[in-house]
Amino acid sequence: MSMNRLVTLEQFIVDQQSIHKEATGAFSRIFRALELGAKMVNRDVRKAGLVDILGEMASVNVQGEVQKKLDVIADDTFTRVLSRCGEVCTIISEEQDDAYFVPGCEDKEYIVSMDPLDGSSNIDVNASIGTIFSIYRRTNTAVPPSVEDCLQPGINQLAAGYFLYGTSTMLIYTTGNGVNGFTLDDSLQEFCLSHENICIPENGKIFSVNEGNLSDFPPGVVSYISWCKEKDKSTNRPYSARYIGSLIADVHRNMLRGGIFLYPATENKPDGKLRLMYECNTMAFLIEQAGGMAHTGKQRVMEVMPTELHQRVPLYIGSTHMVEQVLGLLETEGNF
Ligand code: P6P
Repeated sequence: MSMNRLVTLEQFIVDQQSIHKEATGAFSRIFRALELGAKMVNRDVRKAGLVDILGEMASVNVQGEVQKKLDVIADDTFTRVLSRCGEVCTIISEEQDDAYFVPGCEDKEYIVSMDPLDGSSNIDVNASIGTIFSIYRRTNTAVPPSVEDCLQPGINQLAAGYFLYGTSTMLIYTTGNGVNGFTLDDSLQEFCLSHENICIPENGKIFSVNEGNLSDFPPGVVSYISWCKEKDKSTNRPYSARYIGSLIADVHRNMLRGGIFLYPATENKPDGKLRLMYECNTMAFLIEQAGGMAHTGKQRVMEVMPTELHQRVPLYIGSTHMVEQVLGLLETEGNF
């Protein structure tokens, strides 16, 4: 990349801040904290195989999942840098049972909801993992911070993004004016603009789903998966099945190439597996800003009114035409 085209995240944030005349810089300070946290976690992820931070901690998180050491390190790292930036009042984390109210920041405006290290089951097998985050504004700073203040629908998000620790380390985020991607230049330790104004194709040939659960899927999903596998050159079928088991990596690929990711409801898990506040809403904001669609099978993801911090929702997300097709089959063939 020639120097005259080099746009660092710092420059991009400053440029964006100048567009929003009312910007106070608080938002930018949160982004700088997230960037620092990601560089620290990236360092730990890249050396995980060398230092004894693989394997499992004795502790388990609210999901009942055994916390991998990198999960805990990532949660500690982001909590520390976000607390220190002095602009965040409340942090919601997949790794913490309750909301964390940052001491001394009770009067601050912002809430950060995050999955510090998603895809943690992929850590020990060196598959892509990532950090997911959303930023909300408090509804009322005149009262003490509360969990109720955090339970806002995804349409209230001010920003959403993820850090992807893959073959390269990337930041993809939106503040409601499109989606931009930055790639970490290791030699400079700078995130540089590499994917400007990402737009997802309205159709695609990739479907991402854990077919191991096929026998538990709603009839509409079973029909869609069968349709994807039929031979029909006129509609580019059979489609390709691509499933990494890491939400960020699967959604990232589909956003760039076109495709659909499905994590359906099942009869014994009618809300699916993925978390609304720090997985589905974040991805929904990004994908909608890129021109795609995100739905629970019953409503637009970002219009779900949260009732608890760690609630789950089914997720159908990606190219608009593909999501609409699944919704049609859920309607005609059956949903849970
Ligand atoms: P399954 C990773 O644990 C995760 O939360 C997402 O990143 C991923 O999309 C999903 O779970 C995979 O779940 O049940 O297919 O292994």
